[in-house]
Amino acid sequence: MIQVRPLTFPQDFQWGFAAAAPQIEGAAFEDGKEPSVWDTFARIPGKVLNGDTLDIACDHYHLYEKDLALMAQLGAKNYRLSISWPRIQPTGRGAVNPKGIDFYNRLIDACLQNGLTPWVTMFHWDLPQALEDDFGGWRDRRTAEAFGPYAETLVKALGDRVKNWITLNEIFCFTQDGYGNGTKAPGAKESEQVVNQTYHTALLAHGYAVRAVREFGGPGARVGITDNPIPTIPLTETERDIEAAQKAFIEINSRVLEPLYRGEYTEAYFKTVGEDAAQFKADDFKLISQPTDFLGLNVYTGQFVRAAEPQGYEILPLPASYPTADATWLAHAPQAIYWCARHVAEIYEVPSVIITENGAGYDDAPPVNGEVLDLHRRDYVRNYLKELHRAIGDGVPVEGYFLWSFMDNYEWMDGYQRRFGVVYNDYATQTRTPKLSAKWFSRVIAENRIV
Ligand code: GBH
Repeated sequence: MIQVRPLTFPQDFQWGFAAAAPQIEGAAFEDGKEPSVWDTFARIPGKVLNGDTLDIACDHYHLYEKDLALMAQLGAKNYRLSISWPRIQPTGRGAVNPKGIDFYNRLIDACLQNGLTPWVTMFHWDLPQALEDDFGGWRDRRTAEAFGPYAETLVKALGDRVKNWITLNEIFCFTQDGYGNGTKAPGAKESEQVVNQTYHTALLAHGYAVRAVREFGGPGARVGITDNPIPTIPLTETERDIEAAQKAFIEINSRVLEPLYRGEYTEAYFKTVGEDAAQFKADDFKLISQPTDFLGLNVYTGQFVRAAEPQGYEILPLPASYPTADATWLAHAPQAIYWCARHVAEIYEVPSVIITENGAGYDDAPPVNGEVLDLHRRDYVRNYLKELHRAIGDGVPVEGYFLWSFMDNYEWMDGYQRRFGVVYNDYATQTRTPKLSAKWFSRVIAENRIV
C-alpha cells in the first residue's frame, strides 16, 4: 500500500491573516484623521488605476467587528494588522488623537474576544502628509525622530494586550518606489543618493521603535521588522548555484539587511550603491542594529540565479511565458519562500522567521451562486506552503505564516481591480464572500497540515 506522509506543521506553528490599515479601513478623513501621503498621491491623476482612492476601501473602520468574527470563523488564531500613523497623530507630531487611540483599543479588544492574537505593524506606508510637507518625509531624519514618540505612544497605549510588534513594512516600497521610481506615494523621483538616504531614515525609525518596545513593551513583548528582500533561487540545488544565490541575496538586498544584521554599511552595500551611499552618523548603527526577536518576510516571487563569472552569479531574466498572477510582477516561484527563509537563517542567523505575507493577486470575477472558485490562488498558496514545509523540515526556524490577504482591498497603484483576498469583497455593498481559497486555508489551519 501507499504510505502517505502528511505535510504537518509544528504543533505551535502560527497561522494567520495579514492586512494593512490604509488598504482596508477607509474613514480616511473621519474622527480627526488627517491625510496620509497615500490620500494625496491617490488624487494625482494617472497615479492609481481608475483614480481609486483609499477614502472608503473596505470600510473596515466601521465593519471591523464582523470582519474579525469571520476571520475567527475561518479558524485563524493570529491577525497581522497595521496602525495608521495619521489617525494616531494627525500631523505626525505632538498631540495624540484620542479617537484614534479609541479605535485601536476597540480593534485590539475585538481581536482578543475572537481568539485572534494581534501582530501589529506600526507603519505600513501611510506617512502623515504633514511630515512630507514639513520635513520632506523619509528624506529627512526628523521623520525618524518623530517615529520614536509615535511608536512609544502605541506601545504605551496597547502594550498591555499587544505582544508582537512589527516596526515597518517593506522599507523598499516606501523608499525606492516612493522616492525613486515614483510609483508609490509620495511619487517623487529623486537621485539614487537621496533614495539611499530615505532607506537610512527608515532604518533609524526602525531603531527608535525597537527601543520603544524594549523600554515600554512590558513582559513578553517582542519586536521585529518586516522586509521584502528579493529571494534568490539557485537554478539548481547544487553547491555552486546555492553559493551564487547566497552571494546575490546578500548584494541585492544589502540596503536593509546588512545594516540591520551587520551593524554597518558593508562592502556588499558599497558595491551595490557605489558613490550614492547614504550619509550617516557613527552612532546610527547602534540604534539600527539592536537585536530583534524575529524577522518578518513578505514573499511573493523570486529570481533565479546561477553561478557565473566574474561576479560569482548571474540573475536570469524570466521569459515572457513564465507563469505569473494577474499581477504581472508576481511570477509563480514557490521555491522563493524556501530560499528566502533559508538564506536569512544561514546568512544572518535570525532567531525566528515569520512569513508576514504571502498571497496572489488576480482580477477575480464576482461570486456565482455564492462561490468564487479561485483555484489559481489556492494552488499558488498550496505550492508555496509545500516549500515552506520543506524549509521547516530542513531546520529553518519558521514560526508562522500570514496569508495576504484576508479580504480584497486597496492594492495601491492597482486600486480595487487587483484582488489579493481569500474573501471576496463587493465594494458597492461591502458584502464579504469567502472564496474557495479561504475555505481551503481554513482546513489547513484546522488540521495543521497541507490538505
Ligand atoms: C506587499 O507588497 C505589501 O506589503 C502589501 O501592502 C501589498 O498589498 C501586497 O504586497 C501585494 O502587492 O517593479 O513592477 O516589478 C509587495 C510589494 C510589489 C514590491 C511589486 C515589488 C515590484 C513591481 N511588491 N513590486 S515591478
